Amino acid sequence: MFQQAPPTLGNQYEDDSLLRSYLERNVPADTLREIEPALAEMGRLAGGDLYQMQLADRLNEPVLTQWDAWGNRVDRIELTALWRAAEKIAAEHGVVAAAYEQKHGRFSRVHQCALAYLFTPSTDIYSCPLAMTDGAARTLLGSGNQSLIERAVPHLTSRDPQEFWTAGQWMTELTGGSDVATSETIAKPDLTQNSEGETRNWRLYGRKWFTSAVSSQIALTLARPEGNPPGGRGLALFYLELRDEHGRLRNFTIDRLKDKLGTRKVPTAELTLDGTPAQLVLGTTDGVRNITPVLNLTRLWNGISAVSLMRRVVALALDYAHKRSAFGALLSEKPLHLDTLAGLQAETEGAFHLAFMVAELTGRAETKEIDEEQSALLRLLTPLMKLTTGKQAVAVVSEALEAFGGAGYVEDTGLPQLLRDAQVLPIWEGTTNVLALDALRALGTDDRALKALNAEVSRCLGSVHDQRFAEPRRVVQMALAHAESWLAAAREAGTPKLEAGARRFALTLGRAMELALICRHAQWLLENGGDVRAISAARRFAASGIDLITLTDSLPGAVQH
Ligand code: UCC
Repeated sequence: MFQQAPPTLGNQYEDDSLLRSYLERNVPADTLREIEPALAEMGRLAGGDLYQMQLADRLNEPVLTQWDAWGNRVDRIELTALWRAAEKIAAEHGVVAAAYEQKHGRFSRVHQCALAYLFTPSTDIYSCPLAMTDGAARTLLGSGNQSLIERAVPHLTSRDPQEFWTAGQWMTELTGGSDVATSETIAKPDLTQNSEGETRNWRLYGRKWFTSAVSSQIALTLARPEGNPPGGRGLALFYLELRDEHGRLRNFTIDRLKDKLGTRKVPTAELTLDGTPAQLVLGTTDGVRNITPVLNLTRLWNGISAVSLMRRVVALALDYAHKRSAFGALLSEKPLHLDTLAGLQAETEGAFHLAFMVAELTGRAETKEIDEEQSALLRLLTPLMKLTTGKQAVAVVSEALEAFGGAGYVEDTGLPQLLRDAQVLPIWEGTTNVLALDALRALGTDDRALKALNAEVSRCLGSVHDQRFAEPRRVVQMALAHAESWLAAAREAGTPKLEAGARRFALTLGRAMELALICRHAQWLLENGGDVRAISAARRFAASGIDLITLTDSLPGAVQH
């Protein structure tokens, strides 16, 4: 009788030639030798025990218990077994800590992102609390607030599961997750706790509407000190600890958990703050600006998570193609099936290189080995990368489900959940449109960031010599020229025109950058005895839509194709 074999995973580090060759090209050999055992161990877990645990935990979700049997309000959240295991593994393997221990200088961030990339897809997005933890640690360290740094950072960056804390980022209110400046939460000085004139403690009053991972020990949040003006400048950035020494929530209630399309393991809650004690992180104003380090790091995590989900479905689909036969042959022998998988691989490679480029630049910024041009590039590439990879993840995961036929649509394969989880990636941490507008903001008035992007692309293409890259090279250059001429004309035409085309402009820049990075890596592989299929990936990616600035965006004077 015919029986189907399920797809299986091997060591997710050892099987990932893209990750391995990328690290070989970018990381000094002695550093790579030092970090490889940890990556191989994470790869083993991600394809083995953790993956099995993930499949076994599929139907479980966090449970909120608001009242105990005796009528006391308790608001306890019980995480699922997978998430409890993931928290321990994340701490022990330094999935946050690796970036802060700085054992490998500016490559510490790449090391940490590689760990996160391997870890994420087997944990049902445990990367969410880790991203916010990372963002909180970086924000506190940059704040100069010594008492909060000493109090929280050692926990946030600990490898000891008993000591490890995660952080939440309570930003979204009923007024919106995007237009954060309209937040309505009020902060009142807590005069009862400080008789010396200086107000170090505050109490927060308001509703937080979408607080991810409310199981954390601390949170960074925004509130408007009483009397402050409206807008983002009138908000202040606050630090709070969720529970007191008895485990009771500090003057807030968890009203309910969100009933979401995906990320069902993430306990995302609605909260009412009623005098929640909090401390200022730095100053009584400029909360939006002061929380941007969290935004930029969680956007990096978002991109790394997007690539990791793409890699996961491609790995499963490839394995399945070698097991499943139909019409007299294995799927891996069917030209059309292989063509489809090659398209998914090309998208994954583009997203991978862009996300890790942002990781590299972030590492440089953290060790202050970054010049002005690279800083401008990092500021622009962060939103471009987040918005481009988020869209790619949804498209790739959706298409990959088809590679399993009906099984891809059946819940107990664990596959449909990947699509639901991927769907959050273009939404949270800034929607595609919000980030496209942020990319315009990142261009600044002097277009230094765009010049930096062009210079980086030129360096990539300058390293590419093989004739087979001629077409990808032409596509990148034409797309960037079109983007620049469109920008000039749209600015001339005024803000509505500029904003209306911002998404297509941003995606064109993001995809052109990805293609240039694919080409550079493929050339290196050619010269280093690597996989020649990377050339096909470059040519395929070049043919799959780089310049997305359509004729409707084209304005008088713009280059037309
Ligand atoms: O919270 C959420 C769910 C948590 C789950 C976390 C999971 C992580 C997952 C990853 C792994 C899978 S979702 C909600 C997240 N919300 C957002 O991401 C906010 C989206 N909205 C924006 O980004 C907007 O652009 C705002 C809020 C920044 C716009 O607000 P304003 O007040 O209109 O902003 P301004 O006035 O333009 O900017 C204020 C200052 C300016 O600097 P100054 O004051 O010097 O003029 C800006 O240049 O902040 C600066 N700024 C930035 N700087 C704004 N954005 C940035 C930036 N990205 N980097 C540096």
